[in-house]
Amino acid sequence: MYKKMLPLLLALPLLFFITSCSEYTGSKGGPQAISGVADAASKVYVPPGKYDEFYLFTSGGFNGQMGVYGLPSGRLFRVIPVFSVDAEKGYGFSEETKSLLMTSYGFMPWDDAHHPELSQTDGITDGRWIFINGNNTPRIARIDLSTFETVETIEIPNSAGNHGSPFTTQNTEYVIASTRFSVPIPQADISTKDFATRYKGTITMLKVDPNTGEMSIHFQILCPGFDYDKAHCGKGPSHGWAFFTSYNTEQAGTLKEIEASQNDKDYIAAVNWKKAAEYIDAGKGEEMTVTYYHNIMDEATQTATSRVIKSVKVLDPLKYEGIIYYLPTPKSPHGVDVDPSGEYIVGNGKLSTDLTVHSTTRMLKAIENKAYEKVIDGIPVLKYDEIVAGVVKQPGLGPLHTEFDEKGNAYTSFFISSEIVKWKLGTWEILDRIPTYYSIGHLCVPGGDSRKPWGKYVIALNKITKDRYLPTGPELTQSAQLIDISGEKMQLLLDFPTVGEPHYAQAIPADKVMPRTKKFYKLEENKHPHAIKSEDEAKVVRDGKIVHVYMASIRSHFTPDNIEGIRVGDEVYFHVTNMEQDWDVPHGFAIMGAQNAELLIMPGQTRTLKWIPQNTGVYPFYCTDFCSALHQEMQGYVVVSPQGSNKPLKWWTGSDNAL
Ligand SMILES: [Cu+2]
Repeated sequence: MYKKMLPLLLALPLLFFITSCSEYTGSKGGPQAISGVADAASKVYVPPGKYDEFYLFTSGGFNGQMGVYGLPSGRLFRVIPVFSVDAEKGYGFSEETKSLLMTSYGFMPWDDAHHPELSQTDGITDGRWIFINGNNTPRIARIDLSTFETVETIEIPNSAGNHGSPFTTQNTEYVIASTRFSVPIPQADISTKDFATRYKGTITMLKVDPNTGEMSIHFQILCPGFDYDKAHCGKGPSHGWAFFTSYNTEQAGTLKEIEASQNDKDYIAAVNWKKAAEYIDAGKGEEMTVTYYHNIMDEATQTATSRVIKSVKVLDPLKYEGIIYYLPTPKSPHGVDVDPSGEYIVGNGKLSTDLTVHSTTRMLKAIENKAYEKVIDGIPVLKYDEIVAGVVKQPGLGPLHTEFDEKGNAYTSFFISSEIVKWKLGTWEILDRIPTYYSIGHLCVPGGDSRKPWGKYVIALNKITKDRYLPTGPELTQSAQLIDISGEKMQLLLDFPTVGEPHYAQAIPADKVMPRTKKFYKLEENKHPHAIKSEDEAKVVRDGKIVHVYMASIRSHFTPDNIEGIRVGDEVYFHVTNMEQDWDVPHGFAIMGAQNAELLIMPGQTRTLKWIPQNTGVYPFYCTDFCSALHQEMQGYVVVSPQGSNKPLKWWTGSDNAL
């Protein structure tokens, strides 16, 4: 068994070595240069004062965040904290945002974020929300693109490695998720030796409220214990279907690099979610006891709250016919991508020499004719020959992902041969190829997984940068590359560094997002329970050991900026309301010795920092976000008395009369 795989496994690193080395020596003493530099430069140069044409949203991978870049410049505009605490923005440190990181495992300050997915209307990305998955502690988050802030996180129960997630249906009716690691469901003390018989996978359908964007788990489908990898939803003729790749259909519990690469074909699971939803709406499905968190940021109070949910509806394909079919696909398919017409389902078999493209029409016909090869746990496996639309012959090594332009062309990333290959839908002929530096994973065409691609660029999201940048020790920056696809031949325009791993990215024309931008929160609409609407309302209130400070910040002072009568061991909450009603004037707040980060408070917003003073003394606090010429003067003091002191609470700004 091992022998069969060895030549291939040995060949993979060798091929990578050859590829990267040949590029490394492409020019004397440095990275290979691009041709037509002036031409390329003029295509990416965005003059001062001008806007980029596209927003690019990249996942941060292991930093748990999302990067926001401009295209074609490649300039970084913002890092949105999602699954990881972020000191820059006080995210996960302020009392208002902590709940967004709550899970059934407790407060979870990190995750591995992989796939940004824009909301769609009629199959076209609409710029309202962007979703992203947390792989490690299975979660999905929603970011509101009017504020570029995470406003919702939901845990996925019965899941272990939320990788095939979160892809939207064509009207964002649902976002979908599948588990990478199969585990006993419900979780139990069962040996990995019983993997094949006792471990299960799940596919999860989350309903999205069309007005608020709020997610809720509608149901799950119990699947055989494979590893479910990537996903995409159908559109047009395949609308109502969702597709999930699987590997390890061998159901090995160990040494998967060999054991899970035996079968010549694995499966793309085609899920008829419309039919499954009909079962659920008719009261079918089993209620299963689980525990998961659903966390939402409330617009009015600007505070996130958690809800613990205790059950989920599960459909077993053994009992409910017609909800899931397997499409055999060579070999260990990674990406599954549906073309803009919705007819073609491209399976990227990462160990296959060819690219397999299935046809929706043929799949539906095969289902109608019951053209089954076999049935696994109630799931019919369709006959390969009955569903294939075409094969792209020997396009490259290690195909991972495919995106599309609006002209009927497809672009596939090849990890091992480090390149993007352009090919034609329908004729399956290869049209062009371009090297990437190095080891590309995903790639992105603006709108390239929707019904309306804006096929101007393809962005390569690379795993390794080697010689492309000034060295920074053993680790180099992660990177993306911008490639012009407007002509017949692809042209490399720009390398640009990214924050974290640019695992996947989506891009959208800026004019679809910009008009929705919120410039500040209206103070009169601030319903935070500890908000104050003017400096006159500033106060300090003691309730036993708990002290609430109702503080105002405005250029360039805090009210109050002097507080006395706080005692060692008090639980002090600084509720700071930013009184500004102007764009781009946040204030910060930090106090010496707080075992916490700063607050970053948007105009009109209230944020709370918890502080437990540990020693007597005088503790300065200050604004951490430069706000005016007198920003440095924006500061104050808290005088801390010993425990048991009866010094009365006193506070002021400007005069020593308590406010
Ligand atoms: Cu300030």
